[in-house]
Amino acid sequence: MKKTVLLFGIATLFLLFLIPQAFATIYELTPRQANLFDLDHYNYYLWGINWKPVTGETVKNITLKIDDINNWNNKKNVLYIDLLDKVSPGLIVKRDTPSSGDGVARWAKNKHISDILLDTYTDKDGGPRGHVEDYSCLFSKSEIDRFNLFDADGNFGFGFDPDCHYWNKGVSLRVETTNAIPEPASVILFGTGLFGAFFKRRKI
Ligand SMILES: [Ca+2]
Ligand SMILES: [Ca+2]
Ligand SMILES: [Ca+2]
Ligand SMILES: [Ca+2]
Repeated sequence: MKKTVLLFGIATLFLLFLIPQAFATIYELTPRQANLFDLDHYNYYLWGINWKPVTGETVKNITLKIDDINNWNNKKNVLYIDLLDKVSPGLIVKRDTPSSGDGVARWAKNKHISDILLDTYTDKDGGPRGHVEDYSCLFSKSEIDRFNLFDADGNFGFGFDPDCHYWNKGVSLRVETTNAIPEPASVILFGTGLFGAFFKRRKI
């Protein structure tokens, strides 16, 4: 009986190696000035990124995060966040008039660059006594499709137009991919029972 169980166990292990597994990799990208200069209302900010998944990887989840965000005062405010098809890699800061709508969308339109408004954020309790929040935007299926289109050439970007002034501790982009074909290193880790997701961090 024990022998049968043992054989079954060995056979299962072999099958696990034979059936293609989904191997996850998590990429975390951050801008060089992580807090985007505390998102001043007189500006908008473009974060251009040269990055694409390794061949064979499929993008499963994308999350854009802003750590510890809080508006500088308790007045009306809105932060526009756009996904852009094409932005020179790095950070670009441009002037705009506060309360004049989404400056990033206007910039993209003038440059004939495709963009989508991903989200807007409004802080309901700004000022020194306001709560500090962790903002997070999980891409929908259609937003991931759009991301894949924009990133087909390996370049995309985000635009942030703060129409007010947001203190924060840093923006980051988390992209989770799966790959049906394991890297040799994954197989070794899997064999030793240490298998898990891979983390790769990069400042852009
Ligand atoms: Ca602005
Ligand atoms: Ca592009
Ligand atoms: Ca504006
Ligand atoms: Ca707040």
